[in-house]
Amino acid sequence: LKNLQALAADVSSLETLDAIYVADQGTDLVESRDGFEQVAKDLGDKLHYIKQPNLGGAGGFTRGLYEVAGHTATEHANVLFMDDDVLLEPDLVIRMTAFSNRAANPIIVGGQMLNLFHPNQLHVGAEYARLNTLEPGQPVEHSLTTADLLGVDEETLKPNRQERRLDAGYNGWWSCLIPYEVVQATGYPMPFFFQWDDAEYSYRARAHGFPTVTLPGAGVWHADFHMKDWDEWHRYFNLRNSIITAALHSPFNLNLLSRVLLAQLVRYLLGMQYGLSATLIKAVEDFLEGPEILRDGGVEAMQEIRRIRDQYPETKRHKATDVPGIASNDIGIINSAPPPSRTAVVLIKRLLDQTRGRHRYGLGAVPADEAHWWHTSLFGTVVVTDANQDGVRVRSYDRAKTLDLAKRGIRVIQRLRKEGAAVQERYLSAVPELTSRENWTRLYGL
Ligand SMILES: [Mn+2]
Repeated sequence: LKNLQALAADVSSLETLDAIYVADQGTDLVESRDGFEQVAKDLGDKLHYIKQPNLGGAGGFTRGLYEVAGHTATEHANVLFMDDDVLLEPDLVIRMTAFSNRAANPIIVGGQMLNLFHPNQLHVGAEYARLNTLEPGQPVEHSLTTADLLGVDEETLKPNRQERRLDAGYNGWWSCLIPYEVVQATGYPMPFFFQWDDAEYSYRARAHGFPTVTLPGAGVWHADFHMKDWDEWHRYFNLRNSIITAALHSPFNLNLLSRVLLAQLVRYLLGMQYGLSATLIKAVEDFLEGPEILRDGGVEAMQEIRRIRDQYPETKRHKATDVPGIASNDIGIINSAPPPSRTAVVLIKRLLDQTRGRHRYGLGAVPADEAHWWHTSLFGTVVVTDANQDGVRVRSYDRAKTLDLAKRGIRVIQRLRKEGAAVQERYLSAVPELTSRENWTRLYGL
């Protein structure tokens, strides 16, 4: 609603836009809010308000592309994706559109992300993903990252400005302009529900000859990523979709990928994050199901992962002052040692200590920033603050769960090594169908 109001109040930005599509999903609708009626009146014919089933961010963003393609006979349109939870500076619309219109060939133009809680901070100048090892968010060489845009560079004493032209691997869809020509050649986004839909799309477009530019001087404010906790049900989509993206756009070296997943699983188990371990196992299992898992756009997977995680008490958030069974004056903060220099040695030592039931600390509290596996694994029970500082979670060592999840995890990762190449082929051949207009028509129930 605030973003619509910002656009309605800025005549020059509004003149740049032929149409504004709002894809409203779920049960908490924007039209139910005070002020919607007024802004709808202000925007007039430009506003197209659409209600649709909840297909996650992927379904919301894609609806804009879908509508533009359906409503215009023209070959060209700049479609600007915008997150619903950003603070919008309407000038962005003018800058991104102008840049796109000056490009000799169609390119994806991304807006930058500024940290909402640190408004002078740029999240990253341009980023890419290491696909085979499932690592998004890598700053491109020479890119500013978590930079104070009002400050100066400590070495050169020059203002923190990005003057180099950098080649982004992808741009997040907090704001991102996709010319319709790109869609004609590349297809629609993958029905991923959410997470990695943006990265996958840029890598697919790149394979069709369309690069992605992250444009300095155009940006939106979005909640700082370091305030998001890793151990959430989203992690299922993050992990599953990253593996699919790796299958589509990386060499998909399965030995390397298996090592990455095993390293993650061991750390989650050591850190007594059993729900997170189960989340990882489910993500790999569902990847191995093949492209049929994307058939309903993720609706069932979302319900299923929440059911699974519900069985693990350490996934539940409590108020810091109201932890069941533990009085807050009973727990002291125990700080973490620095990262171990010999990772493998410490990892094995922690595993042995845990299986023998030896804990250096019976109970303690750990801040979010220090909740590393080498630290939390020293506790019998540890109260860990969430990254968003909204509450805490209680992790307790459980031998039976550790063994069960380790067994299941190793089994599914072995399956991935054996079956991964064949499953990759299935995803590759399913892309045209999954990213077709017909598939999205079906998903939207049209
Ligand atoms: Mn967002």
